[in-house]
Amino acid sequence: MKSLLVTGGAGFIGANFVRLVRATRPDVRVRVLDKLTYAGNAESLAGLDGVELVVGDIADADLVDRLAGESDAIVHFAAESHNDNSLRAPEAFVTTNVVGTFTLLEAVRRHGTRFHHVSTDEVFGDLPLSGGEKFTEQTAYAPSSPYSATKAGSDHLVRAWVRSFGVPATISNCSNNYGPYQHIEKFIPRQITNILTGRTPKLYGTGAQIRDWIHVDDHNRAVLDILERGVVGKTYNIGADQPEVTNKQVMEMICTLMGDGDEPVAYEHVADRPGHDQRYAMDASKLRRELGWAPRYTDLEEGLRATIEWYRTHREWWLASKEAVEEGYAARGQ
Ligand code: NAD
Ligand code: TDX
Repeated sequence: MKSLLVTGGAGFIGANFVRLVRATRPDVRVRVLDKLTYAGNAESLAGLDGVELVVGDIADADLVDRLAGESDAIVHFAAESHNDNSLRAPEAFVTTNVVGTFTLLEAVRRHGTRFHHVSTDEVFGDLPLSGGEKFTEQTAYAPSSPYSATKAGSDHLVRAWVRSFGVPATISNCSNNYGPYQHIEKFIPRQITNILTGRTPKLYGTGAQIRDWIHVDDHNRAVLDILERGVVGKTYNIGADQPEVTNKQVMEMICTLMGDGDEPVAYEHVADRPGHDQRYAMDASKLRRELGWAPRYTDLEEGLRATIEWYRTHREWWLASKEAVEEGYAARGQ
């Protein structure tokens, strides 16, 4: 693999992926295709040599065709990614997540480019709060929100293009990521930046929901493993298999880590998310068994401490957007 196209490479996971590739695959030429929506930030790629940013839309067939023809492989991160936004304004989710993925698949079909599609555990719906059940690669799709429905749709398109047209594609479904460069609309960075700006952290409902947290670098190492050694046509679940924590417990960890001595920061309960998924849990044993992958971040508190430090020392990266993000949430009672 000499030339790699990364869609959505100015977003949270994509930018961390580009950084990982630069650090570990110095001979690979990296191009990023990113529309720079509100969620994309060219600054997330600052300081990287050998990375070209093409500002454009994955639903632009002519552009995508040219770039696919010039690339050995594509890793597809670009998406509208926030559930709360999809409940308010779902159209962009259909256009980018479904039509955009379709556009990429058609280009890949013409050029035979290796394609890796980055997806989410949310395509499986949710699990009951109690009980040890986990999502496997065989779990039936049952998405809950417009976001997860469009991601499920895009996964089905990839599978159909593999089966019908022999497109050389793989899919990964990963659980909730955390780490540097995550947009401050998301749970963990929202709370950290609330505290850093003197606002009160906001927990939806009772906070009993459970998310299966993974550090973004562990996710991205798995994506690279699948791209380089995965079996074409296959799907791999990615998850860190850590002790389960509720949103309330994560909130309390952040409030303790950022508190003053023994005094944690106080937080408040706000309106719950409509249709809120209760519990996610990934069975990633296939990835561990077949590709020898294992997570390196196995202490959530340590990972949170490092993430807090990153937001504390990168105010210039997030501060300008904070007020508008919070105004949007306030309008919805959150
Ligand atoms: P993000 O919202 O931080 O970044 C998305 C990027 O895509 C942005 O840079 C944005 O500008 C770009 N983009 C959006 N629409 C585009 C378009 N039409 N054309 C070109 N670029 C466009 O998202 P993220 O959290 O980094 O997620 C990346 C991928 O990983 C998504 O496909 C998401 O579904 C998946 N995923 C995310 C998580 C998570 O916890 N964040 C977990 C599992 C899977
Ligand atoms: O302020 C908040 N308070 C709160 O309690 C926010 C923003 C969220 N929450 C809750 C809702 C969820 O149960 O925290 C949990 C995590 O919320 P998000 O960060 O919005 O993530 P989630 O909806 O779980 O989806 C994420 O993981 C799967 C990503 O945004 C998706 O792109 C990915 O597919």
